[in-house]
Amino acid sequence: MSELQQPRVLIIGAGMSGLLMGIRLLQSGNTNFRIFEKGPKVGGTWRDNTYPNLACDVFAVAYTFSFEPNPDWNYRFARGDEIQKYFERCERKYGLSSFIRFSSAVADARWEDGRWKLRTADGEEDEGDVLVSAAGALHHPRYPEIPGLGDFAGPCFHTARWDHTVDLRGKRVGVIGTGSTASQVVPGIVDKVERVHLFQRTPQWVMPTPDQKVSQAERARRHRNPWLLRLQHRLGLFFMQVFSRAVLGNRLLLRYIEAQCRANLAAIRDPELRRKLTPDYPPACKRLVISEDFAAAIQRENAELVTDSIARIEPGGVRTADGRLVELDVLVLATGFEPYKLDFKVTGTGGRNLASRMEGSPLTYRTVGVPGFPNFFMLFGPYSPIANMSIIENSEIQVEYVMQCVDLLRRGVLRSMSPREDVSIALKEAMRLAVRDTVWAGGCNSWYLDADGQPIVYPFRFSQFRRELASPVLSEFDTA
Ligand code: N01
Repeated sequence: MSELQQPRVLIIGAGMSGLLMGIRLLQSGNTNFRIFEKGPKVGGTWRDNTYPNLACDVFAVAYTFSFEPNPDWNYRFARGDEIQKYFERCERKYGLSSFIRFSSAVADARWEDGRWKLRTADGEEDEGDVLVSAAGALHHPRYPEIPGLGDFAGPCFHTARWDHTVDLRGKRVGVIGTGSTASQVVPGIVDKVERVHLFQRTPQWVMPTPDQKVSQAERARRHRNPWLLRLQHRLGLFFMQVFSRAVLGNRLLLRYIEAQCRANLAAIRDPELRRKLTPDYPPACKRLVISEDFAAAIQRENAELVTDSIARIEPGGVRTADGRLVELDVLVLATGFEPYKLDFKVTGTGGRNLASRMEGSPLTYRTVGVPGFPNFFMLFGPYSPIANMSIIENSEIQVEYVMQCVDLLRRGVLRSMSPREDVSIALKEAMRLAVRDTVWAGGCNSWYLDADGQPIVYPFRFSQFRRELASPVLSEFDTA
């Protein structure tokens, strides 16, 4: 590659992170890239999830790219459709459309002769110097393994595949699962349906953070004063960083969160319902549910919390272990996702298969790389900072890091860089030790855990994450 030639970058996915990667490449003057998106439009999570009452429980002012603040959010916690529109606007504004291959699912990519060779399911081929997976962490719906699931006579769908052709008015609806999704769905449908039965396997801690509509006057103020919006963005991120100290083990903050959650429970009038909704693990061990309206919704006359375990699904409804048939017209699966699952094959050096690095207990390098996979980067892969914070800020840090690596290639400093296996193993060991002090290791079951039951979440402060990814440390790579 000559000094002035731009490395070709192949990006998988046009969700938030893939768009960001494309925007930053364009801003750096690199037009030598392509984004492969298996869906018909951008947006990822916000395109796929359209269930009633969908919103982001991160402050809207902080849920934007730092360089593209949005003065027009309608609520303190943005609704799903306005977030989707925001990303579509970014696609247009930054001129990304012609770089995206829509409805083009990547089938496989392999490292061969110092380049990435990619093939889509349609048989299209491309070649690049760098491969970036921006395929999303929570992208593949998890369908529960409940006997008889396929026998249900009425409509049955996962929340991430909401069937809008089904009219819920006057229907008896069952919702399986009690995570962040179900806690939004139930208040979102309770007014419409005849009855909603929420099937709970494990109670969740719910923190009631008040939402509110943003007034016309406030939106106008944000338009007039870009500095105000920037300040609010910074404050939103700061709030989340304080919050993230709680999950890392700050007792004072955890006590505050627990007090808020317990006050929410104390407002449940029926003591039996309150008891059933009370978790027996520390708050935020599973992802904390942020909801102002769940408690009120589950106390409605036409709502029922079912805590008997599900024995099987029958054509007419859900049969619980005590023999009761909960008769239903519609069944909604709010059963979460298969985290970090990839539906394309990536082959690194020596025939290494990325899936075998990711399955069980993933081995990654500083959240973005994988040993044995040169010039390959993951955005929001395993061990990325999660919990209740803006993943956009996380992606911006990861993308800036990848941009620096692309620049090393552009300047001819190296042709390839692959994280060293020994370094990756040592870093993983350090994370495993540190994660013991976090709330995620508090004895609950959650999607944060790997096959060994270990949280695969970044266990250090966000400031450390920022430092770690400030610039690539070449001694930690095998380079060529
Ligand atoms: O999924 P989850 P989610 N029988 O995995 C239950 C983000 N998010 O879609 O706890 C019965 O949290 C399972 O039970 P248990 C956020 O990062 C953000 O709700 O395993 N139940 C659990 O109750 C979040 O963490 C926002 O015992 C079964 C539920 O299904 C992530 O997405 C909104 C079962 C799954 O909960 C995922 O949230 C929504 C079975 N066989 C989502 N299998 C906001 O920003 C599973 N369950 C607001």
